[in-house]
Amino acid sequence: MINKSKELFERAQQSIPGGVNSPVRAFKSVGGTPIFIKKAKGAYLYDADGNRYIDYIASWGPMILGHAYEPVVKAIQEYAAYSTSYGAPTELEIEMAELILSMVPNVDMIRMVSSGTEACMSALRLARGYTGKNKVIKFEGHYHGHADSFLVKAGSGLATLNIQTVPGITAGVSVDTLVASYNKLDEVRQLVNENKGEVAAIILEPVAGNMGCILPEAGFLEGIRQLCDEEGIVLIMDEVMTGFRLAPGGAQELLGIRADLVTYGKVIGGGMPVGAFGGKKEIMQHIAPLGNVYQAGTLSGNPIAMIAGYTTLKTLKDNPAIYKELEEKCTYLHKGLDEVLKAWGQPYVINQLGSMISLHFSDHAVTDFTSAASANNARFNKFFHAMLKRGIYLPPSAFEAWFLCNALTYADLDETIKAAKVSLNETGNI
Ligand code: HOZ
Repeated sequence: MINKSKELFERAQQSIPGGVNSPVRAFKSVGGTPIFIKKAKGAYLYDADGNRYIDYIASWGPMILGHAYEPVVKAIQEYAAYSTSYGAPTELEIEMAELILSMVPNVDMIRMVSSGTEACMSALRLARGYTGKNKVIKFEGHYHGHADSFLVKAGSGLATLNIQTVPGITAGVSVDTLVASYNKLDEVRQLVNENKGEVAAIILEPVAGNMGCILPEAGFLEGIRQLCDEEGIVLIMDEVMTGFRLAPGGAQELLGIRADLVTYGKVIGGGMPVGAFGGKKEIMQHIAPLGNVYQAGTLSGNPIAMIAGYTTLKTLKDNPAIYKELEEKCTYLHKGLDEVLKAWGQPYVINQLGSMISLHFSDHAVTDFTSAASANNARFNKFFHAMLKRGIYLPPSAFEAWFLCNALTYADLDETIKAAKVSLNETGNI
């Protein structure tokens, strides 16, 4: 029963556009009523009607240790008593910066902001200021937040809602954004050649998570790195999803590729609104007040956000076994889903890396946006609702990765696999 959620959604639509504060949450592509959440603990969400769900969104990534993780809750409570914001520097910000530098070897300096959007927007401005060039290459289906430059052929909510052109973005801005297909190095080379000496940055999600979970093919990231070195282009890796999730040093550590600038969000804030961008000192020293590339924020480095993020990252750094546990759990889920999907008999693709996974109902490999978009997403939508009915909360879009948290137990995973078996039969042959 989701009566209270229905009531709340009706009410929300009177005062909030679409009833939500971020579009994918509205369930627009999967249909039906969004679940309104009342509280969460560990791997479970509880809705306004008192239903319990096993959570595979983890707040879209941040809650890697589980919801209401005791040390994070305690730290927030302690720091809230000292005041929730100063607008002046604190020692905690230095500790946070030092912790990040100790986890990511190619980050010499880091600037905290309040969201992944801000991080990517600021990193691009910095790349432009540093190189004196204007153009940026991004990849179809990759999502770097909602700054104007990135809302061209973007994934996440734009793919979910099939928004091709975003009103309000001037031609002057979009003309500087060049788009290539992920995993197609030749396309990137061609764009660079056609725009010789004009490309400031290439930005990408090293492991794409905004069109399902899509892995880089062998040699792709290495090729991009080489191209950037040859052409004096700043390589920005958007680790908003993968940072501190795939390894202490993120996708860069796991895949052995180093960016010039890297952007963070999600896990770095432990569930509070935090983002960050960092990288080579040579580039970072162009940021104000050291340099003239301006970037600022009243709530940047906010003490409550910093202590939540610091406690989360410190836990991950001090307990690297968490990454192995998460990967084992995700692989167990992957295998279990494989079994029930094989027995079901219709085509599917599961992509997984570490604790990120996704399911596409597709008869071809899903390696880029074109292959993700041509999967049977109507079938995914039906599967989503069948799972939800059984208490399994998946992202309400085939264009999003699922995120596991370490509070998930093997019993939760078994319950999920069992629910998938029944849900697939109910999904039928649409
Ligand atoms: N951009 C997020 C997923 N890639 C969705 C954020 C939200 O709706 O909370």
